[in-house]
Amino acid sequence: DFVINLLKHPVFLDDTYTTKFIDTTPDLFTFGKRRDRATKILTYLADITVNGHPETAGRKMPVAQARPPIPPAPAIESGTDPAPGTRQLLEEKGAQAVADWMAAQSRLLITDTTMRDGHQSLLATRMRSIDMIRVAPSYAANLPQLFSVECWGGATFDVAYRFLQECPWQRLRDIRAHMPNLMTQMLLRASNGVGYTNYPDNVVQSFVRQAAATGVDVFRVFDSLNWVENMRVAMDAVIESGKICEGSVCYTGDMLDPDRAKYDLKYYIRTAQDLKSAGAHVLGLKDMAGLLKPAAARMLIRALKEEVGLPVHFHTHDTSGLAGATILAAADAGVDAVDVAMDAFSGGTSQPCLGSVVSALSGTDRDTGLDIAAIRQISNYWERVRENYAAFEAGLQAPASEVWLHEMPGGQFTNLKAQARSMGLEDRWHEIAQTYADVNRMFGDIVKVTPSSKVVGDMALMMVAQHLTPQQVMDPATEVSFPDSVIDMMRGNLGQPPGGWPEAIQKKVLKGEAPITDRPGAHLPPVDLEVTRARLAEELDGKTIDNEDLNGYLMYPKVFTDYMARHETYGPVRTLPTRAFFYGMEPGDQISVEIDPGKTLEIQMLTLGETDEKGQVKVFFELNGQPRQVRVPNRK
Ligand code: BTN
Ligand code: 3PY
Ligand code: ZN
Repeated sequence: DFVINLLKHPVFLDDTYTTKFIDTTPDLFTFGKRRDRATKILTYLADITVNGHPETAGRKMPVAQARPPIPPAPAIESGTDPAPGTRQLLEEKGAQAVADWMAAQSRLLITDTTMRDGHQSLLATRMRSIDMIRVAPSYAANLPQLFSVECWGGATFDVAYRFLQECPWQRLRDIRAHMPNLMTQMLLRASNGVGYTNYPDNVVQSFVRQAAATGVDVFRVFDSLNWVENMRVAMDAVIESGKICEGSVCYTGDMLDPDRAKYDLKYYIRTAQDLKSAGAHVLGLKDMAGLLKPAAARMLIRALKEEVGLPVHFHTHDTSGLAGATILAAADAGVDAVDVAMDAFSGGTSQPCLGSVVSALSGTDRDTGLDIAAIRQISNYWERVRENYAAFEAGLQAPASEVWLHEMPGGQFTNLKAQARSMGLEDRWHEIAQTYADVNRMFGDIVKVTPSSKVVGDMALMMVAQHLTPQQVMDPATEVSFPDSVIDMMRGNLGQPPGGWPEAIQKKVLKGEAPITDRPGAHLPPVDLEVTRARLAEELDGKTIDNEDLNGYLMYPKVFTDYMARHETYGPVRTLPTRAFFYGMEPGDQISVEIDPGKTLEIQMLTLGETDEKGQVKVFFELNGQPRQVRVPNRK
């Protein structure tokens, strides 16, 4: 009973459990085995060592000699504060002052995306918090001139819970604490939050409030159909929180192609003006697939600056290999800030190369003011970090002009490829790319970005798997079983594209059901947050549900409760070095694991026993110099 009492004790569940807790809670001292956090972590290490990690099994291994990444030393006296940066400006003068300051700079402002879009686009979003937090002080001390560090939102939120067994809020809190002079930035899918579907307004508001409180400074808000109407709830919530609202227009099509007149210069100007009227402090130009060409960028940025008047922050992807040229053209045309990724996490489906953009502009009137030596040192760290994620490398081997055929977002590319592989369609990748383009035309030529891009991807995979042509899909006489996500989108549940949905396909998908044409959020009743909190607490045996947990649950109920159940068994595994987290340990290996500030476990693996008649393996460790053994099932 001791174990049960202990495991269910709120203090224990809270992870505020310490040895002091045992001292002050004598009611627990009936006899039994103590499963403290150290034991949980040893259990995890034993399990992974014996059974492998489900996410890396059968995938490419890191190079054997991969050494632990060492972050560069902060170039400031220890114990002193890093130079003040944009964060201080925001805290002292507010969001509008930051926007005004941006517009007044002649230097090109730089956002580093390594901790969000960089790994989302290259490593299927699998980068763990510890690899970010360890280098954050080096960013703060050595690159205080950065505009912001994009480190949260997009796909990182659910991947943290789902695959990395860690809390995304804690990641944000820790990065924020270690980088006190730099603004953090997140990607928010407006009414879709950090999910794939429209949430009730009060859920979106609650999420934004919490993100601001935990540590987001700049919110890049976009809608997957560029429908400004559907962005207001999220934008208003950001503005109310006092943080920076970067209202973003997604770039699609080809502005200079008269055959794609739906998305011409006028369209972008109009949408940007709507975003300004909706209260955006900064205009985001979000080229999620990397389609904007240099000549178009020159024209578009100039027009946005002149006709809208907000500072412009440009985001792109280097899938084509030409995004660096587009950034330089944008810089020439007066763009205020751009997104780039640290060299080791740049190129391909990720952002263009930070160090190269900085070098190219050095000595010009757009000189970024960043220290190129500091950039290289930090990039060397990232290079080492990346080695440990070899299992998740799925990217482009070379630049691909094919991006202008399929228009797939950089963040979707590796994912869709993985999905295709799991369906046995990997050999038909180029056919999938063509079909993705066909589906876009069938849907009326839409913006493709999470979640609309996922819908197009689902449809394309279904068509390729079932050998369906666009003609067959459109033919009223051919029975087609559409993916649920397609039905949902045609119902209007992701909102409205410019000009509405094409009638023929919508009719066929909905089989006579009437779609909505107003805001999906207008049809969703508010969630009772306190009732939800109480129910969740009950489901989790009385655990105290704080606002972060509640907002995680509201976004992803099952993902969150599954995470909590695993946390119960394995403890704070977020603190393990990445190599050990994904591959376990070998006899003789030694690691240090800081489970709380100042509380470090020294773990050495000694040996693995034989599998016994119950299918269990004993694994022998030394924990802080004391022998410990744990038993785990051999599932192999
Ligand atoms: C997941 O991919 O399911 C989340 C990561 C943690 C899962 C742990 S790893 C050890 C044990 N073995 C499994 O197959 N799942 C859990
Ligand atoms: C996301 O929504 O995660 C994106 O990166 C969109 O580009
Ligand atoms: Zn992106």
